[in-house]
Amino acid sequence: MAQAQPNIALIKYWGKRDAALNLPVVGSISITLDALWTRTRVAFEPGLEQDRVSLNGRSDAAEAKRVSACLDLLRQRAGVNWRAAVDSRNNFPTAAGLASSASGFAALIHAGDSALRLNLSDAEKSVLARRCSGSAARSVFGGYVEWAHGKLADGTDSVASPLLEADAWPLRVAVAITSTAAKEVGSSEGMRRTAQTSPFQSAWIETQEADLATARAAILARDFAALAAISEYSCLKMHALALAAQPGLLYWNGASVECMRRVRALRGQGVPVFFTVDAGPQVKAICEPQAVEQVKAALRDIPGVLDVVETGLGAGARNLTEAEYTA
Ligand code: 2P0
Repeated sequence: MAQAQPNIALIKYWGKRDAALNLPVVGSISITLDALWTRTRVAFEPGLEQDRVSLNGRSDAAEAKRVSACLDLLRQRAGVNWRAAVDSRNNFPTAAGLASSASGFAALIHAGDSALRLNLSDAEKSVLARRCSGSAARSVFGGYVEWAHGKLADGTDSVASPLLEADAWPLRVAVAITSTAAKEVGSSEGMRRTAQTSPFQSAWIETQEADLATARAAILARDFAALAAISEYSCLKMHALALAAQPGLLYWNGASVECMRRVRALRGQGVPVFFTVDAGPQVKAICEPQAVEQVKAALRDIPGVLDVVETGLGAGARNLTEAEYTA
């Protein structure tokens, strides 16, 4: 049994150099959250004919197929062909731009590693989690995390590693939920379409290393203004890239745009806050702890904001006891 939390990229991952191995065209930097989680139990049962997968109490054929493919990586490492019973649940809406695949596959690899007694290192877990969903590579670790794009064709160097512990710079995150519907175009398809049709793809790749260096330095120096500037820049650049695909990928709704405007207005008034938005309509406002109540109130005030969820930064994937799992 394991738990992992979603992460939010501040310097975005968008685009694959190898779709089968989930190798990214760019590195990325993220923060791992604490209040949102996936909890997963994996039990390999030699008598089972096929994997049995329950996600949030339901079975979904497409998701079960992805879970089985991920379990295959673990079975390969262990040299077994046992099928498994998998039970997994999230305490937040699935598939709405809150990175449920990141926490989901990080938790699955962690729980599967324990169940098969593979004793993989965190780096090895990160490589396997990446193959199941790119951003899952980052949720193996807590706090501030960088995922390297790597150079090797087999992807063994495309692995995440921690930059700074969560406690060393405990920023807060207010997530404005503006829709609970599943997104229209998933990230994998969105990335494929972007790479094939967006005229900005090469500029995106060429400018990423500089953004990563700026963000890394801002994090290590705990320089909020510098991190705010580079994070909003990376977010808007990713969306500009995707908007220029054919047909364009428009992940925002009206409330998403109003949230971004409100965050910028607050920062203009001296409130330490910045936004980021992923492949969905939710807006994540990252702020210094003393500003979080004001930020939440401002976001709640916006028409179309259904809820505002607050979280801090948290730890990486870890094992759970039976009591923790059922709590
Ligand atoms: C990120 N996103 O860096 C970027 C920014 C969304 C926008 O990683 O195809 O679920 O499994 O590798 O990791 C979401 O994409 O995609 C994502 P796959 P994933 O967080």
